[in-house]
Amino acid sequence: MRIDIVTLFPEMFAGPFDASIVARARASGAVEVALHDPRAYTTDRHHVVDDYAYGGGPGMVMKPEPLFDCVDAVQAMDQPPGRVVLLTPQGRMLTHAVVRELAAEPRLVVICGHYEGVDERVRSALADDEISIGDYVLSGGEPAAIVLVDAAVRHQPGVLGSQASLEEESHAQGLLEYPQYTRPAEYRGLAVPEVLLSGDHAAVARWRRRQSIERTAARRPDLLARAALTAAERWLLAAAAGASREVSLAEVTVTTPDLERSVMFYAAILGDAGDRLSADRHEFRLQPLVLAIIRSKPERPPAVEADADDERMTFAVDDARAAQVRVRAAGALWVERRVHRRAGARSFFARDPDGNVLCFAEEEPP
Ligand code: 6GU
Repeated sequence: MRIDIVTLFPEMFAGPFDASIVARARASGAVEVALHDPRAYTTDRHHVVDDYAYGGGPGMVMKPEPLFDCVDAVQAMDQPPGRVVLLTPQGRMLTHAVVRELAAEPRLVVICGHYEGVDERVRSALADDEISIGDYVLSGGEPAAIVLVDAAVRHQPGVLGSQASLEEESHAQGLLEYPQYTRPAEYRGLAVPEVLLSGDHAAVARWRRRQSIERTAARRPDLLARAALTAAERWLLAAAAGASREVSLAEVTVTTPDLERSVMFYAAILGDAGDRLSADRHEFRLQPLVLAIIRSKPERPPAVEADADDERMTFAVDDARAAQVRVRAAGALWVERRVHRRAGARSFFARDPDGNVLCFAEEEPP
């Protein structure tokens, strides 16, 4: 891949690009990096690259002409034209996924912003992409360009010793990397975990996976939501956090094409007017549960014919016989004729005006 960097300070790149993996990648031809100074593309006697902001305000703004002319000249140096990336704290965040995307380009032209910013026309008419390396402000885009080149170079074929290192690293699976140890097996009283010395490759893999997940949960819970975890791994994490005991049902919804009819029915049953939250939503707060009645889209088919084995809502009542009278009076479509004794408690079934099956049950005697 070829990376052209447009910078007012090419000298800032001397060290970082001449050591370690980036230097090796350049030497092997896996990546070609070239530096271009927009000051060389100015046409005035003083080679001015910045100017005051229209409308006033502190700080200088990078002028558009040297950047446009520089990028045009750089694009003409080679084929294909590169994707033009403006480095700015206003860009999209450079993440593992964004690095992979940029590293897959045959060519990038990277513009390092400076001063208080660059003329908006550079952003709107010259740059194809805007990238930031974090939520803080650098005095210029150069350190960000060094970061971007380093991260992109690792993805070029042949640059890392093995493809496996790339796949095992932090963030590759959306997780942080597991802890690494090398010899000695004990140092200053600190022992290497037994499993790593066991020679049991499957056990090592399980331990590493678990460490990755636990470490990510502890340090970067924000990453977990998008990490590729199995259902079992998610369940274990939730259980470890005590979540399974803290989760309770918060809301039951009934959808209906006739909101008013449904609200009147439930208001009569519950002896509570409820609250109209919006034109299409009415709520009954049942502590801790909310029963939400929601107007369904007209194109939705009406509630299907159902029997008592269907999903149903169960209401707790003090007296099943008294509740049966109220449910009938509220306008239920159908109410069971007899109150049954099921599992020691008295109960009966009914259907609301949309055909939903409801169960009314006395609390089981203690
Ligand atoms: Cl890409 N440039 C500047 N100037 N500041 C930054 C940045 C870039 N990313 C984070 N802060």
